[in-house]
Amino acid sequence: MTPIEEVIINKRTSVNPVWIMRQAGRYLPEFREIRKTNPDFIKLCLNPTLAAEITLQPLKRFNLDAAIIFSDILILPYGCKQKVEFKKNFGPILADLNLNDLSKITESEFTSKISPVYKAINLVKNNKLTKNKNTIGFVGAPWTLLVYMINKQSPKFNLNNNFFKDKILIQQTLKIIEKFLMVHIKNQVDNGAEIIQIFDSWAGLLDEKDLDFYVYKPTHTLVRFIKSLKIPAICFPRGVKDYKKYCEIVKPDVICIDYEVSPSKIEKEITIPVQGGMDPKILLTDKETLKKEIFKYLDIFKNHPYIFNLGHGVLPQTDPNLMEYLVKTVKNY
Ligand code: 1CP
Repeated sequence: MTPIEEVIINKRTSVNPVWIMRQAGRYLPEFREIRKTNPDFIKLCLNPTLAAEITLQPLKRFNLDAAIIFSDILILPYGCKQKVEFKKNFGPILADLNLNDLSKITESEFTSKISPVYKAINLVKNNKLTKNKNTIGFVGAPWTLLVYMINKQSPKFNLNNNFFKDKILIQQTLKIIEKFLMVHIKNQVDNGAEIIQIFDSWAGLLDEKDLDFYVYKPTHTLVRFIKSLKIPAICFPRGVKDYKKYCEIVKPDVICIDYEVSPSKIEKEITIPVQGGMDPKILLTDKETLKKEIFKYLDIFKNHPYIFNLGHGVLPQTDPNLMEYLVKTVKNY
């Protein structure tokens, strides 16, 4: 069994597995090198050889316990024929959503449009660098995908005032997202993904009263589906206020926490395995500060099944040497 499986399945507390959200990415010079000659981000995600190579880049440098496949949550709208582009220093831009067109997409059209992603998973899973480590597949949560597909850009700028206006559009789109999420998850698992992480990056945008419809219900359905494939589900509902309630309703195998919640409160309230939490900005400081913060998390979760990770993705300004120091510090704890 891998260290991560020891934590998830056997609830072991004496192993300290570690992987990092966005561990393959812009903070690595070797990633930027590939990116220079591949300006179209979606095209890069759909190049199985390069996607597998990028996925494995951090594993070549650091003693990480998992590879997370190099792709994007927005590959799902792309697979549904909604155009997705990434603009430098701005983020994703999506084309207008047409419900009529969206309703006509078939499962096989979707799968064949993004099949290189599955090929990349296969390459990663069968590479010797992932031996005794896990290959993690992922999806965006239904709510977070709905946000991008209807808002057509990152909600960090703003969520359009009339976002919730067209109820029919919202409900039908959500249903279609759920359907293709299941197809996408199944395809990833069939090609070697051993764990699925669900990223709900914008869960924190919702009022408490809307969580049930947009977050709890659809995510619980997905978790049940993942469990039916005999695969563990890790949920990352960034910014939710009540992680305990989230766990009780959604029932993930592992809960990944953001850096705004108190880890000691989580440790007391939640019994399932926990992942993550440390603020990615700590990696922009120095070794002493970093070590103190790593120890803080490892001490708090000393008697709790825990997978070390950050409370959001690693920042592009991060020095890879500090990342190396982080992984070593966790492993030598
Ligand atoms: O070179 C570049 O500029 C590309 C930057 C980049 C990368 C490396 C983007 C654009 N996506 C990715 C890969 C990616 N995205 C991974 C790969 C595996 C890994 O972790 O190493 C994963 C898991 C994601 C997930 C993802 N994409 C999320 C969820 C996690 C999170 O950060 O909250 C989200 C919201 C996206 C959308 C996205 N992709 C990229 C950008 C710039 C954005 C928008 C973020 C925003 O709205 O601000």
